[in-house]
Amino acid sequence: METTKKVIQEVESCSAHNYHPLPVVIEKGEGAWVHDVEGKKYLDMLSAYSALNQGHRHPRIIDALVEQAGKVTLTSRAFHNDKMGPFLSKLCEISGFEKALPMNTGAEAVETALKAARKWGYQKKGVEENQAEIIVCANNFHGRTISIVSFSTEEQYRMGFGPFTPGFKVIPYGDAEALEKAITRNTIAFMMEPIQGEGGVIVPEKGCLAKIREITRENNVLLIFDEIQTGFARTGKMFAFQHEAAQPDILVVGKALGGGVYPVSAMLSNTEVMEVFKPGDHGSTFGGNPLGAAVGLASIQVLLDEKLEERSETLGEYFSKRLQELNSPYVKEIRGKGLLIGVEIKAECGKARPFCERLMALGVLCKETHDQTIRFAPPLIISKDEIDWALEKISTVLQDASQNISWEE
Ligand code: PXG
Repeated sequence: METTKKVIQEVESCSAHNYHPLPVVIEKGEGAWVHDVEGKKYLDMLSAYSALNQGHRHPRIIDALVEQAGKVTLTSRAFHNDKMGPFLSKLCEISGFEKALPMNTGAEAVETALKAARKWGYQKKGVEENQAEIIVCANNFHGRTISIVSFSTEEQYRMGFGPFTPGFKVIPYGDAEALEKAITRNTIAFMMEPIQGEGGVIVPEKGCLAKIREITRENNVLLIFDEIQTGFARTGKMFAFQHEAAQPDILVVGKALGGGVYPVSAMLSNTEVMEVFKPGDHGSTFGGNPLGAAVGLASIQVLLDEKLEERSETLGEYFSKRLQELNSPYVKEIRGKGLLIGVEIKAECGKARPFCERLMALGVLCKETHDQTIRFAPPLIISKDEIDWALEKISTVLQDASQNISWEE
């Protein structure tokens, strides 16, 4: 443990303390597995919050990265590059949109969607200047910028960061009736996650997305789905909205679009919305760069060729069923879709973090979300045998949380 301690000490002394990571120092990753600096092996059941749907260092994605790195990496949008077009047309094709605007991180893509929606509201819907309202959901997570935390309902995300951006209204998550009531003539958009990830893997009632689609359409309000965490086969469909055929007006994607290799995000929409952007309205130095575009295209291709949607659906069903069968005395509820699964620990049994720490000692990496919920979101390339291996460890921890578990080979 000497090396681990030294590395953690160094990073603690020189970095901002804006995270509280589990005490494991990873130095290598391949497929669903990572190795730490002590040579111990762990099954990655977090996948960098669904950014690693294709697994660590997928050979085809790495090949695309290396090949492109040998040609040109950055042009800026002052010039064209030969990779952005093929990448964006593939992205449009798999999502059913006409246009895409590439960015880098999730928060940037969300900001892009909010700007597009506002401008559409003024130019196309005819809302009076500076009056546009966007409705969002309680318990949301859309990123960390000032505007995005302005409409967070999580006190810690906001505390100390005001003054906030106005123009947002919050309704309960998954409540179509509340949405209908909250809409005014100034409402230009409604934004939600089809499944709340950071909020604790919260799945809305069946039919909710379709109902919300109907309400927003009837009221000429843009529907924005943030699929940064749920997109790219994570929930058993390429996008979670496809479970209900609720195609939004704007889709925000990120994370697995970069295959866990490079930050790539995008806002997708149709011409009606996207044409509000004119040269100079919006941009990013790295957005659409050829390296990211090559990686993005390869990342999509891997999802398609390896049929990761199907794997996520089948293995997700299997994993959830086996978790249910554990009948753990500590578990309040198991929920999710595909390979995005939340296991909520009963409040009287303490928080989820100690369970994650015990799982880590047994070689399974995962992370709690919202104090009470353990989130399991392995790479979608995981095998059934690997899931069975993890289930053995999970079973040990969820059957007897009191035992003192230390690392085993
Ligand atoms: N929307 C959703 C639904 C997300 O899960 C973002 C937007 C923001 O993406 P970027 O790339 O800007 O982080 C996310 C990110 C964290 C953290 O520490 C973020 C996420 C998950 C876990 C931790 O900020 N999701």
